[in-house]
Amino acid sequence: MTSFTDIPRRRFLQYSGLTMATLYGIPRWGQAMEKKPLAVATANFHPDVELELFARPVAFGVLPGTLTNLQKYFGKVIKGPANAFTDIPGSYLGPVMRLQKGQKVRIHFTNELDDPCITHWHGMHVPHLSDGHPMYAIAKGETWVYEFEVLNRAGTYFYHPHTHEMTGKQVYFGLSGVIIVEDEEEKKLGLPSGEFEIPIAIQDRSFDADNQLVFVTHNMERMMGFHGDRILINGKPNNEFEVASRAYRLRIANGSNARIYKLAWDDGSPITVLGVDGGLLDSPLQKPYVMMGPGERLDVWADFSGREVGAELVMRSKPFSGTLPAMHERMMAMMGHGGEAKTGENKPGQAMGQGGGGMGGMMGGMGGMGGMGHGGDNKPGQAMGQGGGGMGGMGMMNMPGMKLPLGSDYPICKFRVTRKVSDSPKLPEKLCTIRHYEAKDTANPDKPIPIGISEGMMSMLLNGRPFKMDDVQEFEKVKVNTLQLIDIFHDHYMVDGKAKTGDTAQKPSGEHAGGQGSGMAGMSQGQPAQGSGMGGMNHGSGGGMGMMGGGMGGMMNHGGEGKAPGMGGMAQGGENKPSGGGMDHGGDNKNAGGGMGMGMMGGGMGGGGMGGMMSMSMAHPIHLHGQQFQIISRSLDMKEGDGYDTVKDGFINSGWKDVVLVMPGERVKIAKPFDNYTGLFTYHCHNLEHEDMGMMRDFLVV
Ligand SMILES: [Cu+2]
Repeated sequence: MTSFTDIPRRRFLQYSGLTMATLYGIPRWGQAMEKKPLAVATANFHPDVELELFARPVAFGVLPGTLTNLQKYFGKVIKGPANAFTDIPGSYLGPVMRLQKGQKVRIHFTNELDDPCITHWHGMHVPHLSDGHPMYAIAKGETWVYEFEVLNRAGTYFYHPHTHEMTGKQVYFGLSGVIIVEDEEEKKLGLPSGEFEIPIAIQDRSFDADNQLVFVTHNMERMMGFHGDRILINGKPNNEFEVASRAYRLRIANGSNARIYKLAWDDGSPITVLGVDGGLLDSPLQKPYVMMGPGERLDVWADFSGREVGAELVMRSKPFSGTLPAMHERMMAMMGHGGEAKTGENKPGQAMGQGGGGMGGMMGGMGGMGGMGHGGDNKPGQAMGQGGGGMGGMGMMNMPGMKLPLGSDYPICKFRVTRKVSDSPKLPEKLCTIRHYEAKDTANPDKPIPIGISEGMMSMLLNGRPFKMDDVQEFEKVKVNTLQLIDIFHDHYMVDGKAKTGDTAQKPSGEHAGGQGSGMAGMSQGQPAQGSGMGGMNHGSGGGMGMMGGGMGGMMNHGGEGKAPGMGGMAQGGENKPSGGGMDHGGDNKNAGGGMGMGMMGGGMGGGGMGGMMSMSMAHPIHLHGQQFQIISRSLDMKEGDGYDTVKDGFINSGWKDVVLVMPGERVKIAKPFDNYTGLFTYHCHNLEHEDMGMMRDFLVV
């Protein structure tokens, strides 16, 4: 194993001529070099398995009728077991890759897309050059050669593009596939295999009337992540499996861009969990439900023994809340309810206002008028405004996710017993042996490496900075062959890197009163509306939001500074004083007739009324490349949402993980080994829209 670790360095030097110092300084492609070198096969690496993988545009029959334009992985085994690749019939997903621990693997990845692309082996512990870092994206026609030894435990992993600012789009349009790693320890257990082992990759997609995929069209879909309105299993619309009356092993992967699932059996029986991201748990675990953020995997024992032919068992996603910003969830909840008033709670030092009926307006064209509100008590130094009215017409009605709201109750897949068999394997009591780490086992128990999550309307950041190719902060440098304590937390005051890392102290939030915010004004996209300006109920008829004026001002801020960039700054109406960067479609609204008119009203009455009441805080599935980690602790810093009780029993903290879903207000400490390989390894939000917005950083392992 150790003799293998310096291979990437040798490969790198041999074709680049760069010194180690330059490598550790991170090569500045595009600045210092005309063209980055391609990784090629090395002579002294003798693969047990050699594969070719292609990313290709393809027209594929997903739904009946017109073919869907997709991008798809195609694979070919050059050397090694034939089952190193297995196609899933009728699926746009790439072939299932099956590897054995200890194998040496070489993969020739060729990009046949018009866009650049690079492939990452999610959850696999591989050298930097073979990890699919975005800096190594290759152009059409180029080939990148990966070489690695399979060091991972048996488990379910997957591969997908990791292209700078394009990961979400490329995954959504079809590029991903499941990796199964097997090892001797697991084989001894005799878990269900062959036809009794079913990979279940869950994805949500949205199709137009012509069977073509619909992707992000609205900024809200970027901020929240894209949510489709249709669940596909293994890239297919048929979500039914015919099973025998015996035990199965389900290898479930959440391959969705942003959708979080709360998996549960519809008959109320518990989910029997065998393993998570990085393989088996010590022993099977019974859970009433399991939360799965994007990128997470779940190994499930599903026993259909004793069920009659014809019996059906449905895996559903059950209701939950608290994973999206409170305001967003309230808007979704109110849609169709016509503006149920929600009164803001006044807290000392915060500028709370009357929510009024405002949000209810989303559905109806009159929304803007709804809920003029009744002003909150004005207190000195606080701008208690009229919430009123304003949310009408955020232009969100065409978002597919609204048709299958996150946290609603819907089926994932169905198992129908079609044959009776007499014997079935028994669930092992003990699965494997895991050494469990504590904080004191790490190299830095008193000085954890921070991963501070900060959210803004158009800036999703980690540790206060957006992703950049050659930007490693001092605390992001990690010594190789150490076990590190890492502290993942929500840091609302790290936007744009202005705040200190690790500072989570909450500032008093009253100061953002004062009416600087200009509200949600003008969030709708599309053409300026003339005249009515009431609603912007869809993308084509924006405008109209000016009515919000200051009423909602500051509400999208992090509950802190009123002058911080919020949603504001788009409406030109009345008294509004746009103060933030706001949405980048602001320009569309400048000439919105109705919007202007209403804006005066809003501005006059608002003045930051709801400021501080809401937060942009949401759940983020944080993924770290390289070795799997263990969750040491989870705690709530502050209760930001009401939903934590609806998700808390669905977390599995006892195994090896590479993604952890961090809820609003939650702090998660993990212990992560950084063994074997030096170089850059990214850590990022696996909400792929967030990742593409820059919610990604690098660790430099030295
Ligand atoms: Cu995120």
